[in-house]
Amino acid sequence: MKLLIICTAALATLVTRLDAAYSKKHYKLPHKYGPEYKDCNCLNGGTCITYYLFSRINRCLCPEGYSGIHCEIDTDSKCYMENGEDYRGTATEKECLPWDLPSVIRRDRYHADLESALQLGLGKHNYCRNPNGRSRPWCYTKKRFSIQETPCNIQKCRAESEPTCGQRSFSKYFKIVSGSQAEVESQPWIAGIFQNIKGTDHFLCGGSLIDPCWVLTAAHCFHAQLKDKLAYKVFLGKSILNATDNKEQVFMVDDIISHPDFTDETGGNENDIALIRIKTASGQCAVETKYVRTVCLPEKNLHLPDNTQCEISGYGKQDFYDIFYAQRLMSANVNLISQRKCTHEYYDNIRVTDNMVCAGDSTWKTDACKGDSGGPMVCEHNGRMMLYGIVSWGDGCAKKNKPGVYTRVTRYLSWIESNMNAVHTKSRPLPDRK
Ligand code: 4AZ
Repeated sequence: MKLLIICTAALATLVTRLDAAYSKKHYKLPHKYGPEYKDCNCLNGGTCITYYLFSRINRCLCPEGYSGIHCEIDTDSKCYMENGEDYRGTATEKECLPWDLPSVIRRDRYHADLESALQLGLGKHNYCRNPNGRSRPWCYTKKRFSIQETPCNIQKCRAESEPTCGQRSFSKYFKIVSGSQAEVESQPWIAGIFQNIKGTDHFLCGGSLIDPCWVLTAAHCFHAQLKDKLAYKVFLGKSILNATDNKEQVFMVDDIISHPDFTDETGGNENDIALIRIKTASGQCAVETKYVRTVCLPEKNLHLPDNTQCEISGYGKQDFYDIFYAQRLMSANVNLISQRKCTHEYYDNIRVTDNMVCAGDSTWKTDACKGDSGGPMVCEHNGRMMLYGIVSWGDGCAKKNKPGVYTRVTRYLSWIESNMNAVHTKSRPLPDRK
């Protein structure tokens, strides 16, 4: 008896497989599906097949990740959205009663025999569902002599508000030292910091927008200067240094927080990092556009391998001895350099610390230079641009064996976060410009 059942089952499976293979290869329905063919209401891309040899029973052949008579069960679903009305996963609780239990069918409002059962996700199972608009999926459980709705412990999916940081609107720049002119939409996080001296605005440093209200830059930009915040202006979305256009957003400086341990005693710049809080005259922060966007901060333990190609950008000088700054935003590729090599071979064993990262190019032609300070060195990671370094210092510009040295951002994530949170409550995501 058992053998016969196994044989029948095996044959049925074989027929099913053959049928499925046939219907996959030949997109026209085979003859046997002709007049008797019934739609079996397969959901989620399931295929309707018929056990023709036996009883002409229709059945859904489900794609991977789905099961159930109509492929209505999403076996990969691990959480529910909103109130879980659309949840069709397999989460359940130990005490959940099947929706097709005769006592449930007899006594309760929601069960597998309803005409709308498929629509409501109810069937021959005890998975958590929300057929009646409760706040989360639930199931029937037995309590003494009654059956009651019991909320399930299943997790709510995290809101899918994909961060917009680190995404450029323009894929590549067309043509710092030996870089190319860049359109600001390829570096939409770049900030230009200006200082007003005797009534005239002078370009001071670069920076990076890490939050609608915050620009990250280098501490040495402010060190020697009077930190009179009224003297500064920050521009976002700026392609040309000394011209304004309608892509730009301009801000006053609300606060400057330099790292308390910034020092250049070793000859390098240790802890060369500063936060600037920006706001418009009417008290607003940056608004996301094609030309203005935040850059992502890396994760704490992101350690990109030597030779990783990254990008620097800024309005800085094209040569150390140039009088004028580049009139346009420039951008260039540099490669990360081994910490050991940079510290011991290229510099003097003490100036380059673990709080710094070096980058250059193999021909020593590309480098950040005066005025690029505070600006971003971004590296792609998981499809987004991360702020890996802040232009800090170097021995001259594009000099052989003297790479550019950058503040290693991953070393300052807690400092950044605590300072952004300490002064003001965390700002909201960059709102879209209408
Ligand atoms: C500066 O003076 C400066 N080559 C910035 C970067 C580098 C050198 C100098 C790196 O702002």
